[in-house]
Amino acid sequence: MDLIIKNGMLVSASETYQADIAVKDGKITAISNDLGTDATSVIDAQGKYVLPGAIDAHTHLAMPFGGTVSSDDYFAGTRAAACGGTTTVFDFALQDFDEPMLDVIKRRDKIAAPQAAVDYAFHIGVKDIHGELLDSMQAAVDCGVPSFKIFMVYDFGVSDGVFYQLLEKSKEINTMISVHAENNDLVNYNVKKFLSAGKTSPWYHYLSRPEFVEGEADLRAIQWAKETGAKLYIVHLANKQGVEAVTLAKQEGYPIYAETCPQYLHFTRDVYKRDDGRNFVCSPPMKGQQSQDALWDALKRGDIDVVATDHCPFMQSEKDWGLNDFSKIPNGCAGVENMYPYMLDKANKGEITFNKAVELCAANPARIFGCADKGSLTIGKDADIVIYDPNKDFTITCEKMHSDYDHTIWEGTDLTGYPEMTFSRGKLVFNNGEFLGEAGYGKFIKRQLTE
Ligand code: DUC
Ligand code: ZN
Ligand code: ZN
Repeated sequence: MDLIIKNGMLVSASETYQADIAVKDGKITAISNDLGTDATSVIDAQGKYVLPGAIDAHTHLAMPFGGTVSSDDYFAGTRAAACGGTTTVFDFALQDFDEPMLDVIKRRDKIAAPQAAVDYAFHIGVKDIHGELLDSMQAAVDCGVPSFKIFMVYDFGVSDGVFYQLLEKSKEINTMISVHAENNDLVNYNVKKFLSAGKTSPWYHYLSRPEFVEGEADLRAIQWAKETGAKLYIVHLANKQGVEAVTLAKQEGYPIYAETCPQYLHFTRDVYKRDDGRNFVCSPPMKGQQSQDALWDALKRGDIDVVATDHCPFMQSEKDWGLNDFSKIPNGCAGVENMYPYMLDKANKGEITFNKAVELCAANPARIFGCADKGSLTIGKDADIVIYDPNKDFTITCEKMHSDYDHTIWEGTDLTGYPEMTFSRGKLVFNNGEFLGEAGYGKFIKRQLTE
């Protein structure tokens, strides 16, 4: 055996139990009460939790955006992931105009493969479906990328007609369509209105995209998914109206899924009144307390399926472009290293169960996006394992993080409990604050949807 982790509390989405777990050739090979000590490496996890590595279903690594490129490349982003207990990241490979879908994957994989320190998958961010491009989705599916994202906002967002066509196609060939839902026309109108009135602070970023601007778009997206029968996954859901629409659609039996992010669970729109409010500028923006409460309620009753990060860090100097104009702030915040520790802290404090944290951060993203070898501690699956110390106090500071950035919105956040070790396919990639992985170890994960 390569590794035996002994005496830990194993956590799945439904159970917590004490057992040993054995690993050989990167796979989980046994889970039982006493597996002995015949292994190259034996770790005593008495008093610790043993969890599946998290899957971050939503990151933007080295993404050209907002006049620059997000500051974590595939190495830095996956290094940070490993150090926060995340062993698989999904990145958005943005299509160029005129580019067939398979070419998008090949182009991004050339950059990702030599850099990734943990396993990675792609969603394709669709911009263009003219001519044969729509049909080229099938080639991406055949290559293990059965999920596509559309943006209802930004200059590369798609029209309602294109969105609807993608849903129809998706129903035909069984893919997942993810959507960034906000009303583009309203955002653009509001931004212009505020800037021309000299209202330039980050608070007007929020006021340009308040609750109903997101909620209205959620309702439209869900309506079209219902009409076509296609599966729809709403990314970074942050408003109460959208939560209610998701709940209703689920009750009606539609395959509508929702993701939220730790920043929406933790911060409210009040951050945009802070002196460093520009650092919190992301889209959709953080909302009011009512929306945050609705997100937590939905998460607890199962109407939010996934917690992911929308990890998209920028440097302080870039965030500062918006000191006198909120519209010039590159949109995005970091989170890939913070997601699992944040959700596990909530479990440790009794606000959710550890099983719920595992369900949201590992089991559900694996199931929904078709990662057959990931998401749970099961014999035969990849040995993506986190040992979590529930008694370690940890305060998040930029210096202790492992991204290529110079500030974090999570600065000063106190957590109770923290990942102690992360294994990626059996390899120790993080140990007590230290990154031990290497660029190029991470593998592209070929996926197939099963629902
Ligand atoms: N929102 C962000 O804040 N950043 C990246 C892309 C997005 O939709
Ligand atoms: Zn988005
Ligand atoms: Zn995003």
